[in-house]
Amino acid sequence: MVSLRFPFSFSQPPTPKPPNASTSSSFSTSATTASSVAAVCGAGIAAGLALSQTPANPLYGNAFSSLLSNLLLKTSHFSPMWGSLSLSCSSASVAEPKTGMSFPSVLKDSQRLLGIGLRKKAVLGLKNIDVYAFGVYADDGDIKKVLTEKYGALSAAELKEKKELREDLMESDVSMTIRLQIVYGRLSIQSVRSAFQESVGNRLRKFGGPNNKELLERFTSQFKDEYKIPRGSIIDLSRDQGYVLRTTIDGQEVGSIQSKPLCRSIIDLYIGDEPFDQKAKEDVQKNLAHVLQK
Ligand code: DAO
Ligand code: DAO
Repeated sequence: MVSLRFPFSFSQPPTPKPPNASTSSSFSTSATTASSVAAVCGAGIAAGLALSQTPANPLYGNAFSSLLSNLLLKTSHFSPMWGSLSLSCSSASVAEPKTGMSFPSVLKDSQRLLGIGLRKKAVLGLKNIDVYAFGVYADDGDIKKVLTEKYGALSAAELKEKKELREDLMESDVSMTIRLQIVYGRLSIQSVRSAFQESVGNRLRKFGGPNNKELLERFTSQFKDEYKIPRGSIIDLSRDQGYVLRTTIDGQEVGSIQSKPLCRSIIDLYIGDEPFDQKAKEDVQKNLAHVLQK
């Protein structure tokens, strides 16, 4: 039996307290901070759950407890800040609450999910569309190897406030993956190109030095006009050892570019100073602190 430690803390937008929620259940309060959890066990039994605590779902605590027993999950510790579950399952995933897009808690055996969020885009200055959900992953062993010396002695509370910690992660050679799951099904490759000329292009002007135009061109030219990215497509942007940015679409490699500023620019979109989703960035910081505390 595989026992997977699954510590995470994913923020939820504040939601009204359900009218008939149990006031005495500390578990239900704790579960609220743990975001949506979907766990899938083997032996042909699959169960998924993406719960959110809304007035329409007042039995959050009960439903969650019963899911845990049904799936033979053992709750070892559940604090308001950290949900730490020992799962008797071989895999687990976390769903982005608004879109339901699900992200495995571990990628490539050792990359841990640190935060999930949503990339939105205003169209014609009016409507905000949900373009994709994303998950930020980083290699556990690399984090410890690269960041423990500088940060290992700090408390979790101190680490959560340290902007430098994220800066160092972005600058470092820690293996990371940003997984995008497309929500908006009508993306044309032209609109994708012009969007990332703006987002990635802005960062490259900051981090890319004199070669920023050429780097953007190399990145953009990987994405051919004939590529299709319907709803549900999975795009992985990985920073591999040696600052290699590798892109795969639904598991197929589309290109690799060795460039530290390009890696930095891509990661900056998600955990830099002006991230697409502020909560995701905060979750990454909290969970990074947790990895360093272990
Ligand atoms: O089709 O007019 C439209 C809306 C397009 C929004 C494009 C946003 C693209 C963001 C980058 C997506 C990368 C996968
Ligand atoms: O959201 O603005 C953004 C930046 C996204 C950067 C990654 C884009 C990868 C797009 C692949 C499209 C393939 C057709």
